Amino acid sequence: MAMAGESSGKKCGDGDGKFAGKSQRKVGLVYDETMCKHDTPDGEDHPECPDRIRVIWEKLQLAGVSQRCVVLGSSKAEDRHLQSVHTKDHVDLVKSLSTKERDYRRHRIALQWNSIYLNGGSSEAAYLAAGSVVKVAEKVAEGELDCGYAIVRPPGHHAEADEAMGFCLFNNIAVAASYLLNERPDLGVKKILIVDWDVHHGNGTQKMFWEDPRVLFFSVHRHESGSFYPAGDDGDYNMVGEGPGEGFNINVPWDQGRCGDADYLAAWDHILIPVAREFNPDIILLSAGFDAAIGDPLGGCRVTPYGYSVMLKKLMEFAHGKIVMALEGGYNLDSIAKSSLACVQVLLGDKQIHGSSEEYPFESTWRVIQAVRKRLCAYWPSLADELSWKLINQKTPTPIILISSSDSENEDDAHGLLDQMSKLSIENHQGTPLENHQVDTVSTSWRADLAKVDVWYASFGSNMWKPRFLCYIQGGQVDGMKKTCVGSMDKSPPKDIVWETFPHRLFFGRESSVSWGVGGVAFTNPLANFIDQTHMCLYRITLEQFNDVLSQENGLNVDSDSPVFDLAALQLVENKGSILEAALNSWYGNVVCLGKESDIPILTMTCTLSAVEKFTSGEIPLRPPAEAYANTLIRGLVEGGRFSEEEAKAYIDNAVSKPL
Ligand code: Q9C
Ligand code: ZN
Repeated sequence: MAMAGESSGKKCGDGDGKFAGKSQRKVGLVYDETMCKHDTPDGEDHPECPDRIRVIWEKLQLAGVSQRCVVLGSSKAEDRHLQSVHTKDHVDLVKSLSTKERDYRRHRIALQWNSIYLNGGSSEAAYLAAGSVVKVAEKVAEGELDCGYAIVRPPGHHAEADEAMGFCLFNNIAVAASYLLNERPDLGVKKILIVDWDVHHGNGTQKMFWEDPRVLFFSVHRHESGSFYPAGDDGDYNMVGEGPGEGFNINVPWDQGRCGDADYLAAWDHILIPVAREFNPDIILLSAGFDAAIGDPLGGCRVTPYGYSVMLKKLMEFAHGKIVMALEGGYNLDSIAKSSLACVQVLLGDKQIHGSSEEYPFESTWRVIQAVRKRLCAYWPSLADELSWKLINQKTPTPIILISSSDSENEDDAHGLLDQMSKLSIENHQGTPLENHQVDTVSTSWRADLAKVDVWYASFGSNMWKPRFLCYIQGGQVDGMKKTCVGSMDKSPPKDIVWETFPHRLFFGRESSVSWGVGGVAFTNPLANFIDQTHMCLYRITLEQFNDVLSQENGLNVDSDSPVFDLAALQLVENKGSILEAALNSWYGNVVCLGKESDIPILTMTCTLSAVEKFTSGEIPLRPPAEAYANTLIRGLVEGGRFSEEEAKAYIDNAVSKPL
């Protein structure tokens, strides 16, 4: 496809072999130095400066990336296209700026607007910015390009129908969206998703498509109760659109600064991506401000180039990858250049750059995401489910417990438990930063990672008897067991076995268990106290093996493609120490960290705190252990050298007879 009259970068085929059989994606770029002529009238410094687009362009050239793109010349927007979203008065006024002979006249106009400067180059730049976005959008919609990036200024998303504001004269993205929908029915674009990741709310775009269900507008921005620019309620999550457009406007209003990759990706994973899947856009227009980037002087957020690349990559799954990026804000020259480069590399389909973020979303982030989901779930059913406790507690600064299982069976509601646990695994897989940031790694790799980490599994029930515990590692069946264990995928024996005493209460409850017959099974109170003691046998095993023990105890397959208890979970229980209601409806809803031994975390599995309350109140019966079960415990304590047989019996009797 010839780009007549346009400089065309070298079209890179499949030279590097990375895209076997497929040629590289055709990425359009617009850059035009003319847009640098828009500047402050007296040469004062201003964050929205001409160098912004220059540094981006230079970065793409230096990285050898622009050479692999189709470089398009800019073009001027047509008045009638501008007038499909702006008033004629506004278009005429912006046009007239160039004919004003003196800056003071322009200055008078600029003063009527909020956060606008004007000079002799402003009008032409505004026309070129809007026209260039239209041009790239047209070529992407036609299929002449796969996607593109219009490196334009002035930015556009604050500009309203009859008003320039926030450094924006024309609403470039809105003009392009309206052009596709209203001027080019031949291109078949019926649904447009506009994603606005500029740190400021895209108030102009929101208003222009407020009642239009053909345009789904999504904006994530600092809001802070309406105190952040552009101040007011427009960016609130309650602003969902009206009339036929109701539900087609989605605001994610951050309640604080400092948001980073984890926060943005959480909004992606739990709002934007599921909605995009339902909406199924024909094309995506991206208001790509880079003022949420780390280092931005106005934004105060911390998104990295890597974060932007992951957000963009996730959007490429939709609309056959038809994405049109248009620069909006972004005021740290280095940040916007690097972020832009990372994005163009994603557009080109390059291998994902490396990066990671150990951080979790802020608590305020989860609050906002939950509020948005709740407000919009009537329109987007995929938002209806409550986020899992595991996910949103990742940042909770209080003690925590995770997942479930125990030292024994989960007879009642076994299926409920299994369902929930498999859901947790799935959510965990999609939702934790650890996984998010390994975009191209597959889930099967979890075993290798977890095999590198050792933990102490602290048993207080039948697993204190080593032969019984080894069934979970090596497979098999010993006295009193009704079925054979498959064992762990890694059948190496524990690296070490030690005994320790913990200041927790041991008790027995439940009516009966399948494995051991009539009578209770052992629990230890997740809360410590200074009177009671539980003797535990600690097995040093890998975190991979620990997962397999968990799975077997819960009747789950050990060949799951995601761990039940992953590194993030381990980090949580390690750092936060102990307890949180696991909210799992199972006998053994907690993995509790009891401390460390040789610098290795000690993990046990017991019931939730709410279950303890039910035992205490009598809602769940306390019961002496089944005989076979008690004998297994005693055997474990004796053969482990912890107690004589009499002492072991006395220890069990004491736990049985003392009231909770
Ligand atoms: N107290 C864009 O990023 N700040 N515009 C004005 C007045 C204006 C940002 C502060 C920020 C506008 C496209
Ligand atoms: Zn901005």
